[in-house]
Amino acid sequence: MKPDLFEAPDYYKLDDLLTDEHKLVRDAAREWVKRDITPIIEDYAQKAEFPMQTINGLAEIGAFGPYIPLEYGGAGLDQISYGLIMQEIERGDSGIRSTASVQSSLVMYPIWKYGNEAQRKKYLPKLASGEWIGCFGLTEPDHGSNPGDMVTNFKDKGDHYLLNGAKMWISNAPFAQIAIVWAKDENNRIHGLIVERGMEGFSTPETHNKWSLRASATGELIFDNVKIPKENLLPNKSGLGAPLGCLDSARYGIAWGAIGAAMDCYDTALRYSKERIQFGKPIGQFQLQQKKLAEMITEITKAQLLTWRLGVLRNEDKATSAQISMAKRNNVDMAISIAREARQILGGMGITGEYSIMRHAMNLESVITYEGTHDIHLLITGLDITGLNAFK
Ligand code: TGC
Ligand code: FAD
Repeated sequence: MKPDLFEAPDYYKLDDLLTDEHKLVRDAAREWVKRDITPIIEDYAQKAEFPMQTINGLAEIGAFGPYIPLEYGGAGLDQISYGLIMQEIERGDSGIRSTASVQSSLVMYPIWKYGNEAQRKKYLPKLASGEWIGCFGLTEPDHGSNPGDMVTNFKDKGDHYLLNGAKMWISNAPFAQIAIVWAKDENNRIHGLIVERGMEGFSTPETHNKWSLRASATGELIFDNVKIPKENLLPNKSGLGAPLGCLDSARYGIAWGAIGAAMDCYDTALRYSKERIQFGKPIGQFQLQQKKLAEMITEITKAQLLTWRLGVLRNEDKATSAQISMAKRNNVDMAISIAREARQILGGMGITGEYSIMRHAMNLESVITYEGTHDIHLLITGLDITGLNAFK
């Protein structure tokens, strides 16, 4: 792969809106990505393997629980710092950002928000340091966009629960030590359970042959009469709103992450357009190529401002789920369009692993589907503005 010459675009001087802490956190993550992700990521994506050696670095840059309080091992940062970390990691690769998103928003967040103090103390410090990796099981083979109809269930057996069912498409599943699993009790109410690797009847087969997110490990979670100790139930929130609350935090991080992928594609294409000579001129001098580049920087700038504002609203605890949906949907769509256009600017070189663009383009095909599809987020906006539910 080519050396990492990344220079972040900042057309509307977003840096002026950031605090010194935001910039310090962002720059540390940016340096780490240049040093520890760029040199290895193409190779891991090609061989479809998660680079386990990145776990310590992710923990060190605060990517595991950026906004979880320091007393539980988190980084104690605000929502904008969290977003900037996700942006920088996804600038490197969406699959690595996936691991950070799942660990922070889908595993640490529910333990912090819905767990009791004993659960927080037992799990959060180990997750923050990367000693343990977690995964999040909501989606099932027959229930993706509609998780409320899940069939995974548990029965109260007196001194323990008995868990049965299966989850599919679970990031980090093949190597996670713990899984936050959403399942129905005998009254059809959804609860979160902490399932630990090694519990009898619990297995995590890997999903192979993905063309997207190849450097992220994906798998199933299978529960065959798994005995779950009663103290592993998250006691402080139940119902579908509990997992959806975690998704709000993860979707917000993805909105920032997608900007990172888009920035990397734009920056690569801009540099290439000034170096590649055809018909005696740099291709960047042709109007058709300038149109592509000008539209890219316009869309990136709009997404940066939208997402920064969303971060401010989240810091003030005022952001709605529908606002988060709008940002996730807009930014991932923006990034996927930019990846496609940037790839064209590179001509044939754009399809090779010499450059990051094709890998970003393929990764974003997962990002536009997981954490709520492009269509589902549009329907969430539609419901929010009309008050009319078009899901069912
Ligand atoms: P609905 O009746 O609308 O709501 C049920 C209850 O949930 C509440 N609620 C929310 N709470 C918090 N945050 C949100 N975003 C919420 N949205 C809804 C709602 O108020 C209600 O509460 P209550 O107290 O009245 O019961 O539910 P529905 O069954 O009609 O479904 C709504 C829909 C379709 C929007 C929702 O189910 C949905 O978002 N579907 C998409 C599924 C999804 O996003 N799955 C993601 C799986 S995890 C993943 O992809 C990880 S990838 C990670 C990585 O690698 O980075
Ligand atoms: P479906 O729900 O079957 O949707 C298929 C199509 O129908 C989509 O285009 C959708 O938009 C459309 N559709 C569905 N309902 C409607 C409707 N009401 N109106 C209009 N159109 C509709 N899940 C987890 O729980 N944990 C994870 O860690 C996780 N990681 C993932 C990693 C990867 C790489 C991928 C690909 C997925 C992951 N997922 C995870 C699952 C992901 O959240 C689901 O794939 C996603 O929610 C969509 O569900 P589905 O694939 O079953 O598609």
